[in-house]
Amino acid sequence: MRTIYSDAHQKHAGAMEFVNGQMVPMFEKPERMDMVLKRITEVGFGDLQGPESFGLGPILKVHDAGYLDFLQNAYARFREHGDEGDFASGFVFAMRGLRQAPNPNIYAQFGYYSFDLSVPFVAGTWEAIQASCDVALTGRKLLGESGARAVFSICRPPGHHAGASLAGGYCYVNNAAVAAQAFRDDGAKRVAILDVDYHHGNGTQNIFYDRDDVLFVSLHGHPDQEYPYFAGYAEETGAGEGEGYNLNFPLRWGTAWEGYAEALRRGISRIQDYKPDVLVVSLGVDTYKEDPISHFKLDSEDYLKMGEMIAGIGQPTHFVMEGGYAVEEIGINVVNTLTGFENAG
Ligand code: Q9C
Ligand code: ZN
Repeated sequence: MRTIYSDAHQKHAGAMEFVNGQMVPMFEKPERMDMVLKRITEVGFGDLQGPESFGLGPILKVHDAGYLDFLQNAYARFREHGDEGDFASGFVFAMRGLRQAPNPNIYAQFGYYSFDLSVPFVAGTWEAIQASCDVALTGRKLLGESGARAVFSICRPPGHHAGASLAGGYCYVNNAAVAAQAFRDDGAKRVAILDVDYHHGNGTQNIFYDRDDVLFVSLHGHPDQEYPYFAGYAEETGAGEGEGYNLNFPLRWGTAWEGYAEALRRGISRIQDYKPDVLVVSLGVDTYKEDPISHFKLDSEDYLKMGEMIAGIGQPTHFVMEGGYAVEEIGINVVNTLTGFENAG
């Protein structure tokens, strides 16, 4: 399978995250993609290539200009502020009763443009964000041009929690949403996005919530139990013209393959009824039983079956990397999904 990868993600590294009063090394770290790449090379799976540069144009189709300006300049503004340390993070949020607009202070901007504490900036973060999106856009372009059944974009940082003007959950630019929009702009009439990351893709849902030209289907930890807590309920079905084009499958902690596969069958059936011209898969493997921040029970072999079921949709498929934090097995689980897809039909 044609696979797009850039080393630039390595520059987004060295940051910590806040867990119950302590700073711990970020779960979302460069070694994750090293392991994906290692597995791809070991089994001779991917036909690797680097990304092309697409500039800001395709990103601005999905994200606000003010937000992009923040992403590009957050680290420089942090340095200008003069604080100690090598990574910048927000700590106050523009919630109810507070002013809903940022002043030029970097911490006001963090509070307006992010919804949690897991989107730090180091010196190379913007470069990694842009390369990650270029990896998605290059995969998008290749799938369109090559007539291949599938392409894999090794995106890092991930994207599905990022909204039009909101970062969170390790996500800054929504790579899958930017790719889906690019498919539309290149002539696809209907695009389906299937999000199998353990966490609800709240950013992707928000971006396309009132549209019927992009169907969003997500399987994830139930928001009563799981991050991001404020999105992912089955009642969220879309709005306006988008009513009926958003489908959530919230699943309880402890869900194993059988329960997962049942929801996946129903999600796939909705996608088939929709008759998309192309499918974008937000591929997170944090549904794995040993994932350190998640509570599903999928085993490595289950990803083979998942890939096979996705292939059954029968549309050109763009796999976009999202989460997965069990570093030892992330490569196996990702490549199993892609192998299951390739071996089907
Ligand atoms: N103590 C993705 O998988 N917070 N994002 C976890 C753990 C953030 C996950 C807290 C989880 C975000 C792309
Ligand atoms: Zn996730």
